Amino acid sequence: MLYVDMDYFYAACEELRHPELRGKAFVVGTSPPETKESGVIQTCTYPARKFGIKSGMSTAFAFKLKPDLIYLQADEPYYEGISQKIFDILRSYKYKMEILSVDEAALDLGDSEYDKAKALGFSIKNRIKNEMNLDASIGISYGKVFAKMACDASKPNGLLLIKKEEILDFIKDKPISALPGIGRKTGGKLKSMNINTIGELAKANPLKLIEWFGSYGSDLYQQANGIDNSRIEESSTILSLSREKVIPPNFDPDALYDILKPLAEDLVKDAISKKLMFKTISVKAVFQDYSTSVKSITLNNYSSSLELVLKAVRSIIPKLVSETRPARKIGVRISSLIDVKGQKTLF
Ligand code: TTP
Ligand code: CA
Repeated sequence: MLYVDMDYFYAACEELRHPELRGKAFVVGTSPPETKESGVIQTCTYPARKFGIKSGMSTAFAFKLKPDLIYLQADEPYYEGISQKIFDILRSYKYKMEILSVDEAALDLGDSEYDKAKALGFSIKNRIKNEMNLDASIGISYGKVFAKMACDASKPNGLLLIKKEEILDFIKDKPISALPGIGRKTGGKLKSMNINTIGELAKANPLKLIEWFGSYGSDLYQQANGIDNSRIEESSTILSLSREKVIPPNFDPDALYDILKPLAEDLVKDAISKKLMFKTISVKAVFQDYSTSVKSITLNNYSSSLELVLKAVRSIIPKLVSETRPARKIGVRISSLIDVKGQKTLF
C-alpha cells in the first residue's frame, strides 16, 4: 500500500499564488482577517510550527505564540481545485485508489516488490513537484494504517518504506496517538488504563478492548500487533456533494432543521442518481461575520440512507448554531464517496 499526504496543504496552496510567502511562518484560519481572533487555525507552514502553532488551535492563541504571524483566511474551493489535479496525477498510475481527505489518498500496489514500490513513490513525488510545485510525503507499507504511519513519520517532504518484518519494531515505542483514528476519547480511555504506547496496547487484554470500543477495539488490538486488514475502498472522482441556503434574517434557530431537510432530500436523491454512496455527513454554517464552521459525522459503513443523513443533521445543528450566534447561511454536504456502479443494491 502506498499512502500520499500533501505537506501543510492549504498553506502550500497559498504559497502558489503568494510566492512572497514561501518559506515564511504563516497560518490559514477559519475567520476573515478582521475577526480572525474568533476563529481557529486550519493549518500552518512548517516554519510556523516551530513556534508551537498547530491545526485546531484558536487563532487568538496562535497570535500569543507569535504576535507578528501572517494570517490568511481559508479558501476551500481553491484548495479543492488543486486537490482534484493531484488526484488526477495519482489516478493516472492506474492502481486501485481511495481518496481519504482533501489531500490524502492510498494506492493499492498489490504485491509489488519493495524496490518497484519505492521507485513509484519517487515518481509520484517528482510529478507532483514538477507539475504542481507542491511537496507530498509518501509512506509505503503493508496495509493502509501502516502506510499512513510511515507517511506521517516521513514528513515533511519525505518517503519512507516499512517492510512487513519491520512493522512491529517501527510501531512499538510510538504513542497510541500515532495510530490513525485515535482521538481524544479513545486515547483518554486507553491512557486511564495505563496504555500509553502501541507496544503496551499490543499486550492489553483484547476482550477488554472489545468491551470498551466494540469492533474498533479489535482493530486496534490487531494493528498494535502488526496486523492491518484495511482494504482500499475505491473512491469516486467526485469528492463531495453539497446544498446550501441563505437563512432569512431573525430566523428561529430551532427551525433550521426545516431548511436542511429538503436540502438533504435533494442531496441524497442526487447521490443515488449518480450511483454514489457516502460515509461522511457535514453541516456547515456561515455566520454573520462570514466566519464558517463545519461539523461532521462519519458513519461506520458507506450508505445512501436519507434517514442517516437526517439523523446526523439533527444531532449536529445544536452543536453548530445557537441563538447568540446566528447563522446567515447553512448547508449540508456528503463526502467520502464511492462509486457503486456495478453493485446491485444501494441498501
Ligand atoms: P492535514 O493533512 O492534517 O495537515 P496539513 O496538510 O496542513 O499538514 P501536514 O500533513 O504536512 O502535517 O490536513 C490537510 C488540510 O486540511 C489542511 O491543510 C487544512 C485542513 N484542515 C482543517 O481545515 N482543519 C483541521 O483541523 C485539520 C487537521 C486540517
Ligand atoms: Ca497533509
